Formats: sequence, structure tokens, C-alpha cells
Amino acid sequence: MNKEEILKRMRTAIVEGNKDETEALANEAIKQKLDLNDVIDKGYVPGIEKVGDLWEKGEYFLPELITSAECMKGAMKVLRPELEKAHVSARSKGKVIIGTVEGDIHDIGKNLVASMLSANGFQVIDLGADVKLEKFVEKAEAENADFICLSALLTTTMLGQKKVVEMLKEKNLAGRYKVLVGGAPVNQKWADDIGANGYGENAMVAVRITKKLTGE
Ligand code: B12
Repeated sequence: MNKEEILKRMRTAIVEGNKDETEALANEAIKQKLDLNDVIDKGYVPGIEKVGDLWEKGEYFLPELITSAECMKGAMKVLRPELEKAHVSARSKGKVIIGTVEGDIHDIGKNLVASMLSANGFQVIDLGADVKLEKFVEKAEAENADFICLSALLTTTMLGQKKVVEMLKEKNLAGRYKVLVGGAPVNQKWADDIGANGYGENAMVAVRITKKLTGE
């Protein structure tokens, strides 16, 4: 199998949600000593982007999206040790701290956003769900992050997003991090009202906005 064939099959495997094939191809790429940044950028990422498009068009539903995101995670799990071993860091577009805010255990959407960002070249630090608000700021500081992504699915917990923005202001860190908000009860108006830098209605939009904010 030549490189082009491998990249094409990677795209297809992600779109079809074929985990075994996705991982087998990652191993094949390692065996053939292919440029792993190319493998991610030209093989897997176009696959997950296609999945996002199909989802936005209403042709794919949540189960397909989750399966493809899992495939993507599986591929990255195979590739990551090799990338580290070779001291070739994947071309990171920026560092993202993400989590679902305190009091809220919904994490499906947050996980999708984290996977999509990671698949699109961002270094993602996922703090999980029900995350103490101070932890977002502490972790962003400790990791020298570029973005803080806050997910909230409850009308009560979305207030946590506002509090994080306020916390940043209190600590004179306003503008230091780009804050993105999302979740079912959240909208652009809310993002504007609380002074967040962006709102994404779904994972693909989250990627688009994050890329835009990095100047891409
Ligand atoms: C699944 C679900 C659950 C599961 C969660 C499982 C899990 N591990 O996540 C369980 C059963 C545990 C659950 C529990 C509860 N739930 Co619930 N849940 C849902 C449900 C049906 C789907 C949520 C979901 O996963 N959607 C699919 C994902 C893909 O979509 P998403 O989360 O919106 O994420 C996308 C975008 O919003 C965006 N996005 C998300 N986060 C971010 C972040 C950033 C930065 C960006 C840019 C974008 C972004 O991208 C994502 C991917 O495309 C919703 C209904 C709904 N319509 O949302 C109710 C819902 C959110 N739940 C609700 C409630 C009330 C509860 C409970 C309080 C119920 C109870 N009485 O115990 C508890 C909450 C407990 C707690 N403290 O958190 C209400 C909230 C009402 C409100 N207005 O506050 C809803 C709306 C149901 C309803 N109509 O009443 N729930």
C-alpha cells in the first residue's frame, strides 16, 4: 500500500467509524515510517472533518459522531508514543483547557468538542465534568494555555461560565486566555453578555472558531 492509498483509507475508516481499520492503518503508517504529522493532517483530520460536515447536514447522528470520535482517539493513542519517541511533536495549533463546569455532569458534548479539537491539531487538556471553577484558571496558568473552553448543559450551571470570566478579570488575566463557551442552553448573546471570546453551537463550529481565534 502506498502513502496516498493509506491516507485515503484513513479518511474512509474515520468516516465509516471502523476502529480496527483506523488503528491498523496507524500501525501501518508507523511501519512504513511515514511523516506522522502528514498522517494526522492529511489522513485522519479530513475524515473527522467530513464526519462533522455530515453531522451538520443532518446525515449523521450522535452515535456515528461518537464512533468516529472514538476511532480518532484510537488512532491518536497508537500514534502518540511514536510521535513522542521521535521527538516530533504534532504541530500544535494551541493549548486548550476544557471541562464541564461545576455542578454539571453532562460530558458527551464536551468530549466531542475535546476530540474534534484534538483531531484538528490542538493540544487538549480535558479536566472532565463537574470541574471546580477555580481549577480552570489554575490549570490554564499552570499549563500556559491559550484557550479555556467551558461546557454547561444546565441553565443553573451556565452561570459558572460567567463566573470564570469574572474570575479572570479579578486576577488581571482578562485577555490572557481566549474563553469559549458552549452547551445546549448557551448562545451567542450569552457569550457576548458575559464577555466570552466565542460560542460554538457544536463541535465543528467550536473547531472553526478556535482556529479563527488563532488567526488561521
Ligand atoms: C444525556 C443527558 C443527560 C445524561 C448525561 C450523561 C453524560 N455523561 O453526559 C444524564 C442522564 C446523566 C443527565 C442528567 C441530568 N440532566 Co440531562 N440531559 C441529557 C440530554 C438528553 C442530552 C445531552 C447531550 O449529551 N446532548 C448531546 C451533545 C452532543 O450535545 P451538547 O451537550 O449540547 O454538546 C454540543 C454543543 O452544545 C456544543 N458544546 C458543548 N459544550 C461545549 C463547550 C464549548 C466550549 C463549545 C464551543 C461548544 C460546546 O458542542 C457539542 C457537540 O456538538 C439533555 C437534553 C438536551 N436537549 O440537551 C438533557 C438535559 C441537559 N438534562 C437536563 C437535566 C435537568 C438533567 C438533570 C438535572 C436531571 C435530574 N433531575 O437529575 C441531571 C443533571 C445532573 C447534573 N448535576 O449535571 C435538562 C436541563 C434543563 C435546563 N434547562 O437546565 C435537559 C435539557 C433535559 C430537559 N429538556 O429537561 N442528563
